[in-house]
Amino acid sequence: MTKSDGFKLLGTAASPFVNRVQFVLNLKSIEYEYIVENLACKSELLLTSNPVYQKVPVLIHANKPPIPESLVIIEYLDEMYPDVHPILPSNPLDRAENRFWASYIDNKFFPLFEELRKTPDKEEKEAIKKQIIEGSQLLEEAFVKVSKGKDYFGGDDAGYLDVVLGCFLAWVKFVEKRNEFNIIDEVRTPKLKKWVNRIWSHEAFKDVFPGSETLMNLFMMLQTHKPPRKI
Ligand SMILES: N[C@@H](CCC(=O)N[C@@H](CS)C(=O)NCC(=O)O)C(=O)O
Repeated sequence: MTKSDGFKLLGTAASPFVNRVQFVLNLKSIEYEYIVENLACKSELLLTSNPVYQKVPVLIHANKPPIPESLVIIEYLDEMYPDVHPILPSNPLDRAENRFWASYIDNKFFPLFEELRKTPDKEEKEAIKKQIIEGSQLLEEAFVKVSKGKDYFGGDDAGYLDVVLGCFLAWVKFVEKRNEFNIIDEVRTPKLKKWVNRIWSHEAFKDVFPGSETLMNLFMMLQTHKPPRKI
């Protein structure tokens, strides 16, 4: 780690949105203090630093105002440290395309996982699984276009979309196993399948991914405990 600028990150281990920020902090070799948040009993620090959403992650940079929302945080870090492992492309059109797919992932693709968890009905579950598979095929096409034939969405190394989608891979695996279907596989999404292996073993990511026990604990908490706000 090279920089120590007084960063504090409020988070929980099983949160992909928190992992997303950790990926970027690691890519940019930024030291930070990790403050574990209990979402079942939120701290005063979380409630005052993210009063609008009351969610993790929140990044606190020295004595500046806290920054909530994972995408806002990672773009802030990219703007603050443009010379160390830039994650967004320099071309405005490429940047727009990256942001478009990030919005698709956060607002359309990943929410389907939550819908699948909440739906007790078998037929509805099958319909949601189909939508998730269709979504993964769209993401395969996005990968082909954005990566321009290279190993990552970001080109030769991990960039913005590698972080934005990569943070969900532990959950993808968990959901695949629990619901007995493949979201990313050799036949329908061959390029993404190879990309997944690269992300799992990437130096900046591999130690951040939560284990299956951590995911199961959060999953059980969500099933039994109604969070004060929508997760
Ligand atoms: N759009 C937010 C989503 C963050 C989010 O959903 N965080 C969850 C943990 S995975 C949370 O803090 N939930 C607490 C709650 O809903 O009360 C981001 O990108 O940071």
